[in-house]
Amino acid sequence: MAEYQNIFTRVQVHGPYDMGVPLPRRDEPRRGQPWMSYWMGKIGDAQIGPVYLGTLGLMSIVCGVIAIEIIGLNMLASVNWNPLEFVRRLAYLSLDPPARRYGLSFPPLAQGGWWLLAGFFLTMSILLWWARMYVRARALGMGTHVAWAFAAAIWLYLVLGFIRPLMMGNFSEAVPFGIFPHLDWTNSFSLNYGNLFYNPFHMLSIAFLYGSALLFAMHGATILAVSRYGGEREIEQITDRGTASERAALFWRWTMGWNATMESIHRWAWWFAVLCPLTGGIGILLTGTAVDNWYDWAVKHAVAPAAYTPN
Ligand code: 07D
Ligand code: 07D
Repeated sequence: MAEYQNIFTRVQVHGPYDMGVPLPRRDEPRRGQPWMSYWMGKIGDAQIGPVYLGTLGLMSIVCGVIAIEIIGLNMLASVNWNPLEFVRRLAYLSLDPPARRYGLSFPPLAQGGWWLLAGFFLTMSILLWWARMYVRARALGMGTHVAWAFAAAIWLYLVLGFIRPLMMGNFSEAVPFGIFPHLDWTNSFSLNYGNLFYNPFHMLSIAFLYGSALLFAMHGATILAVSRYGGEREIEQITDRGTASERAALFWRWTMGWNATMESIHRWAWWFAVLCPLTGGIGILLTGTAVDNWYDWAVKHAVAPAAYTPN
């Protein structure tokens, strides 16, 4: 029985290539001759492709490449076009938003203009990718849950880089492009606004982040634990609860008195994941617009005790 207690996919099915269902006539053909990858088969399906590129996918990739190109070339310029320095210092290089004095106007390219252009193309790329997710789901007769979950992440991204800067009347409020520079921004944002830990929406976002990890661990572990009874064939388990889902449910009812169902666990997962950036975005939007100092806010609303001042 121990052989079933696996964390990696053990069985690789090598049947004929699955080309998928026929598409409506106005859709483009899927591209690429599919092939099997042994190593990808270790963590998922071994078949690679065909891929549906389509107009939205193509436009998204073009915009994404333009954005990365602008960011990369600016970073390269910042190390005097020295490729070795570029690689050595990549994690520390930055393309910064415009300086405060430019407000919401378009600054010279080298003083934030490139940042605005890169942001525009990155945003176009992300929005087009969102539309691609939506349209492909519809074409397959699926629900659009993936697209709406992605939209929650896009909400936080737009709040950080566009909506909040607009409300503050200044693009200098936005996040720089760069690996450690965006962490420095995150740190100083918290310090500038009186410690983000006291922002209740940051608290909620963290609870959903941690909750997502916990739920994912519980669900993944439960299904693996009943995979010897076919537990991972979730659709069959939903429509015809077999011994796998019965046992899984019983396990949780015995250990914590209550169980999610084969269907509801996925709703739990979806909501926890979506609420993380959704509540986070609200918290960021309120910062500097409605609340200037979260610690003071917390003291005022009895979330935190007032600082102790000895007589
Ligand atoms: C695992 C799916 C794959 C995605 C990956 C990320 C890029 C960036 C850009 C070279 C879980 C691909 C990365 C395309 C390349 C250049 C210029 C998703 C998985 C592998 N962050 N952040 C990271 C982004 C913000 C914060 C890592 C993006 C906010 C902290 C990576 C955004 C704040 C830490 C990254 C964004 C913030 C990170 C790993 C956009 C508050 C880390 C991400 C578009 C939310 C961690 C060095 C990961 C790290 C980290 C990307 C926004 C805080 C580079 C694209 C402004 C505290 N962030 N981040 O695995 O190691 O995500 O940083 O909004 O500790 Mg960040
Ligand atoms: C970034 C959504 C946008 C991403 C998109 C993806 C590409 C790449 C390419 C695949 C992640 C686009 C993708 C372009 C594609 C390839 C190759 C989602 C993003 C659209 N915090 N904090 C959060 C914790 C502190 C701060 C959230 C913990 C300090 C700021 C989260 C701690 C200070 C912000 C969280 C901690 C601080 C946050 C993010 C602990 C810094 C935010 C949720 C234990 C010193 C963000 C309300 C998320 C937010 C945020 C966790 C501490 C600052 C729950 C656990 C006190 C400024 N923090 N934090 O989903 O929403 O991000 O805050 O100390 O803006 Mg925090």
